[in-house]
This record gives sequence, structure tokens and C-alpha cells, in this order.
Amino acid sequence: MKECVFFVVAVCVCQISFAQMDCPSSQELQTALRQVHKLLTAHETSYIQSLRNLRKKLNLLKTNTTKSNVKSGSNRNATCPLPEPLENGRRLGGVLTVGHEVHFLCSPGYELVGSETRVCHESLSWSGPEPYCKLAGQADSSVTSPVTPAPAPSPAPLPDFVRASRCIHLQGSTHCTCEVGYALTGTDNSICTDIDECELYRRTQSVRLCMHNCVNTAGSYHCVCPHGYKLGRDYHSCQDIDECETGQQSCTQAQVCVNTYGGYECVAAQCPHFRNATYVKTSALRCERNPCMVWDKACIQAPSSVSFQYMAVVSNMSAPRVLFRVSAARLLGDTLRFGLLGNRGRRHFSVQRSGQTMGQLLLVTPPQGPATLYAEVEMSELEKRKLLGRYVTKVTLFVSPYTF
Ligand SMILES: [Ca+2]
Repeated sequence: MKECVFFVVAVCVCQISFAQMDCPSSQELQTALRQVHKLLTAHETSYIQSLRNLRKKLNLLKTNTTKSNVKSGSNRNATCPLPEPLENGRRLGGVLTVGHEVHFLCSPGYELVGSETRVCHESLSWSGPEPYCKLAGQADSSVTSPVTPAPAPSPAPLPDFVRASRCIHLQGSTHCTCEVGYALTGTDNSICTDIDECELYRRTQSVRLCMHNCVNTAGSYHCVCPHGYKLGRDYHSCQDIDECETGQQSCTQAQVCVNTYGGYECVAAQCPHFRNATYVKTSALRCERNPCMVWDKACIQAPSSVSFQYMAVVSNMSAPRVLFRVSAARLLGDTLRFGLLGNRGRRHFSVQRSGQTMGQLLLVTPPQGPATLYAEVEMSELEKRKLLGRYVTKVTLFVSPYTF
């Protein structure tokens, strides 16, 4: 191109100084022009050839790049052959593309022989030997020629605690998800394993997931209550069944049904025996002393009435707390005294005056069940230190084995 410019300039200069100088002849000029033309043509040809070569090279490069892309793309999407169905077991993982894993599990009573996990290789073949399930305890068959074991008499259904994950392939990456109650596991997230909510909650939370027992199930959990309780509406708490109300009790006509936490009791109040005194049952839970002869001191000193109180509480109930109050219906004397009779209930109970004519029974220590605790509360009425009458309340406390 440089030469080309030079020649054109030389011709122009010649034209300008045409008048003063001896110019070359017309023939010489034509010869020079032809040479320039020839040179230009040669350059043009060479230039076009270079362009063609360059284009060729570009096309070749482009073709190679596309081929390479197609090749790698096809490999990524290529799949290994579907593994043979596993008799007396199952395969987990449905992604059969290169690099992905499938897992094998045997039904209960069977053992896996061969590869538990197989990976799809670039060569579109599975890693490891083909697995099969053999009856547990049976001698190993040759791995290279698997035999079908005899079916178990009644194989239990396969626990559903492990499932295949759902994966989608998007823009070169794989996203796997699990059903509710399952979590992704496995090196390539191809399987979902059940979450043990009971264990997880026990380890991470300070409060209980269930009031009583938690049972982990495939994909979920549920709470269970002990006998005598029903599961609450929140599916977590346990509520006592009132057998006396629901008619689930089997008490006789002479007995009184007392509902307790987790059960019920059939009680029959027995009137006491005191020397010279006789009693009559005035209600299911009360006995009154028959009138005494005025000279019969022993009879007069026997309780005027004996009442029965049956109560139900839960284990570990906070204490101290008032269980019940006792008062005189009408005051005849000038003094009322309240106290516990005997030593039977002193460990758990205490009696206090709570008003001029009222006393109360206190539970002083948290009770531990299952247990039945007894106490006898006495109220004495005096006139000028002379006993007018004694009124006894026999208390029976049924403590549940649970804290509910
Ligand atoms: Ca009950």
C-alpha cells in the first residue's frame, strides 16, 4: 500500500511541473501506470487472500468451540442405564445423570451385598458391583452371580424413614428439596431422611414437645398419653379422663366413685367404732354419732361426727397450699380448736386456724405419686375448757404418678 501511494504522488508531481521540465513520453507514462496497476492488483489479491485465510481460521475456531460445548453438554445430560430393580429392597435416588448417586436399601430381614451407593461415571456406567439383598444370617452368595433369596414368610413393610429427594436442574446447578418432616442427606443431596422431632426438641428446647411421650414417625411425630388420659385438643397435652362422669367406672351402689388423675377410685365410707358410741350414716360421706346418755363420758368424748374427704392431686404439686377448710356451722361454746389427729399425716399436712370459726388443712410438701396420703382433721368445741363436741374429717389424698 505504501508503494501504491508513492506512485500516485509521483504522477501528480509530474502533471504540475509539466510546463518547465522534460516530461517522460506518453508511452513511458503508460508503462509506469500499468506497472502501478499491476502492483495494486497483486496487493489487492494478496489482501483478499489474507482475509479469506483469516475468515477460514475464525470459522474453524468457531466450529471447534461449538463441538466442544455440545460434547460437554451432552455428557452432563447423559444418563447411566436405569439400575436393575432391587428384589426385597428398593433404590433411592432418581437422578441418573453423570456424577449423581443412587442408594440401595434392603427390606427388614435382609442384608445388602454389593454397593450400597453407586455413582454414574463419565463412561455412563455405574460404580461398584451391582447390589442384591440376601436373607439376614444366610451365607454370602457370590457377588458376581447374585442369587435371589427365598422370600421371607411375611416381610414387614419397609420403614418410610428415608425417601428420594426431588431435584430440579436449573442453569447448570441442581436444587433438591424434601417433603415436610424430612431433611436432605447424602453426599449429593439425593436422599431425604426423616427428622426425629422428638429427639431434636429434646436436645434444643427446654420445654417438652409432648406432655408425656413423643413418638417419632416417618415424616412427622405424635404425642401419646398414659392410660387414663386422653390427648388434648392441642395434640400435645394430656387430659385426665373423668371415669366417674363418663360411666367408665365399675363402682358398686354402696361405693362412691372418686375421679383421680389417671384413674378413679371406688370408696365406701365406714362409720367408726368408739367405745359406748354408735354412729349412723347420714350421707354417703358422713357419719353422725347417736345421742349419748348424760353420764356416759366415753360416749360423749367420741367424735360427734366423722366426715370423709377424698381428693385427687398430681405429683410434685407446689406446696404449701390449702387443701380445704373446715368450720363450725354454729358456735355453741366459747372456744374452737383445730388440729391433726394422730401422727399419720404429719409429714405432709398441717392444720391452721384461718378465722374465728374456721381452720384449714395445708399440704406442706410436694407429694410424690403414685401414693395415697391420709390425714385426720379434728375440730373441738369447748365451753369454759369443757369439751362440748369433736368433729373429725378423714382426708384421703390420691396422688397421680405423673405431674398432670
Ligand atoms: Ca381419671
